[in-house]
Amino acid sequence: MATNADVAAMLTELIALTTLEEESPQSFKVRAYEKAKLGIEAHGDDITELSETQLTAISGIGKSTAAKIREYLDTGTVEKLDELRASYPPAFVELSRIPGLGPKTLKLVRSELGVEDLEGLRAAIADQKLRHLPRMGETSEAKIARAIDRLGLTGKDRRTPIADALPMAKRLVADLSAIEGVSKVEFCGSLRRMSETVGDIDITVASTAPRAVMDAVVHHAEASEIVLTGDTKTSFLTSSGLQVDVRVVEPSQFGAATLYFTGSKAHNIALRQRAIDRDLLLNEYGLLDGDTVVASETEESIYRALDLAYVPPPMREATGEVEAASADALPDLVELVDIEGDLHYHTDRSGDGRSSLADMVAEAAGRDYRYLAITDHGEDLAINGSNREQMLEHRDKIRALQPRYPDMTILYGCELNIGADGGLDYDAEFRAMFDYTVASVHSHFDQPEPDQTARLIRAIEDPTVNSIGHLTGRYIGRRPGIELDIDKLLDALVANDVALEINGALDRLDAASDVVRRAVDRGVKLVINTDSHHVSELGRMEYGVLTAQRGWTPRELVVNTWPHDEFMDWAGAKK
Ligand code: DGT
Ligand code: CA
Ligand code: CA
Ligand code: ZN
Repeated sequence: MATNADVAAMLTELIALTTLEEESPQSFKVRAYEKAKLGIEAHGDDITELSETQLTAISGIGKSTAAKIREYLDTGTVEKLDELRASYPPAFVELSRIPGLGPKTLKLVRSELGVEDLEGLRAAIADQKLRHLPRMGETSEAKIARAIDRLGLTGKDRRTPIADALPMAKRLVADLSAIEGVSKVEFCGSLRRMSETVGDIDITVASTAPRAVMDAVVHHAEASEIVLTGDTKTSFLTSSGLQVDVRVVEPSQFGAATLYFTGSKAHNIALRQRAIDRDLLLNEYGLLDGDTVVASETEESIYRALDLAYVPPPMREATGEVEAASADALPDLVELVDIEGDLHYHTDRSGDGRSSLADMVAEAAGRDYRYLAITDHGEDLAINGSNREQMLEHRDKIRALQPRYPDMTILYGCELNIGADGGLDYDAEFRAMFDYTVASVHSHFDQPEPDQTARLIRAIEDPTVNSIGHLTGRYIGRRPGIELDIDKLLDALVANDVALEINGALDRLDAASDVVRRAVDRGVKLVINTDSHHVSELGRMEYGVLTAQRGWTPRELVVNTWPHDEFMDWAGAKK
C-alpha cells in the first residue's frame, strides 16, 4: 500500500527529472510539483484514498499534478515519470548533484561530449574538454573537478547522505517490528553511529522465526533488487542503489549482534582486545568464557562484563572512548530529555516557513519546553525575510501569545543573515530589540578561507548576536560548506560568549561532530536546534543531540539544557 511518503518520494523524483528536462528549477512544472509536495505535507492526513477532484482541493495541488498522483496510486507508476526515467538514467541524474553543473550545462556535456555518468565526466575533465563548451572555461572546469572530490562522488565507494538513509531505515525497522515472532529490531552500522554518509544500511532483527523475516524482506516494497538471500541474512538494493543488509539473530544474542554490527570496526577491535586480556572471547554471538556465555543479550551487559561504562553508539569510533569508559571518565553526555527549549524556529512569517506562529508555539509547548525562540529571517534574506514593520508586528503577535503559555517563555528572535563581509540585517539599535538571535550564512559560499573566517568573526563580535546557526551552510552530499579556520573561529566564539549551533536538520548536521568535539575541548558553548520551518520538523532535535554526542558534548555546555532562569540570564546578558 502506497503512503503519503511514497507519493512525496514520487514527486521528489519527478522534480529532479523535470528540472533536467525543463533545464530550470524555476520552471512552471517543477514549481507545481514542489508546491504539491509541500501541500501534502501541510495537509498531514492520508491522501491515498482521495479522488482527483478531492486532491485538487488540497492547497498547492494543481489539476495536472493531482492526475499524476492518482495515476501513481492506482497503477503504481506514472507514465510521464517512466518517460523521464528512460531519458535520464540514474547515473546521469546523479551528476546534477554537482555544484556548478546546472541542467543546461549537464545536457550540453551529454550532447557534445557524450558524458553519461561520473566516469565519463571525470574523463572529459581529464581531457580538458569541459572548458571548451559554451559558457564554460578553465575556472569552471576546475571548480567542477573540485566539487566532485569534495562530494565524495566516486564510483563504487559512493556514499549515501544520512538524510536519505535514516528515514528509510526507520521505515524498515517499523515494518520488520510488525512481523510475528520478531521481538527487537535495530538499525546498526555507521547509521546508528550517526555518520554523515553511509555505505549501506545494516539492520539486526531478533526473532525465533527467521524464515518469516527473510520472506518479508525479499518482498518489501523498498527492495528493488535482491543481492543475496540466505537463512538469516538478506541483502537488497533500493531503487536508488543503496544496499540494505538484514540479519536475523536469536533474541538471546541480540546485544552481541547489535554491538558487533554497529561497529565501528576499530571500536570492535578494541573491545575484542579487552576481552582477550581477560581470557574471554568476544564475537557477534556473545562474550564467551570457553563454552560459557558471559553476556550476550544486551549491549549494556557486555560492556559491564568488560568493566566498561556503556558507550553510546555515536561515540564508538575508537577515538579514546574505550579508554575513557575504562576509567569511568566518559563525558556526562547531553541527552534528548535534557533539552529545555528550541532556539531556532521559523513560522510562516518567513518566506520559507510553512506553519503558523500559533501552531509552532503549541507544538513546542507540547514538548514541554521552558523556552522557545521564534527566529524568522531578517530583511536581508530577500523574499524569505521580514522588514522592520513586519518584524514589529510579529513581535506583537508573539507577546500576545505569551499569556497562554505561563510555563514557557517565548522569545522574540531573529535569524540574522551574515552578509558577504560579515554585516547583519537592520541596524544595531533595531537588532538590540530582539530577545535572542541566531546569525547564519545563506549565500556567498565561494570566498577564500581567510575571508570567510573574517566574515564569521565579524558577526560573532557583534554585540547583538547570541549564536551562530548552521556554521558552514553545507548540505551533506549536495553542497560543500564554506571553508573556515576552525581554531580561530572557536576562539572568537569563546571570547565573545557566543554559542555554536548544532543544527539537527539531517541534510545539515552543522556544526559537524568533528567541529563540535573541537569546540567542546575549548569550552565553546553549544546550542542544539531544529531550525524547523514546519510543525512536522520539531523531532529533529533527536538528530542534533546524537550529533552532539558524536562530538562528546557534555550537558553543561549546551545552553538549551539549562534551567529557565539560568538560560534567560545568559541570553539577556548582552543587552
Ligand atoms: P559503512 O557501511 O561503510 O558506512 O560503515 P559501517 O561501519 O556500517 O561498516 P559495514 O557496513 O561494513 O559493517 C557494519 C559493522 O560490522 C561495522 O561497523 C563493524 C562490523 N564489522 C564489519 N566487518 C568487520 C570486521 O572485519 N571486523 C570487525 N571487528 N567488525 C566488522
Ligand atoms: Ca553499514
Ligand atoms: Ca553492511
Ligand atoms: Zn533558519
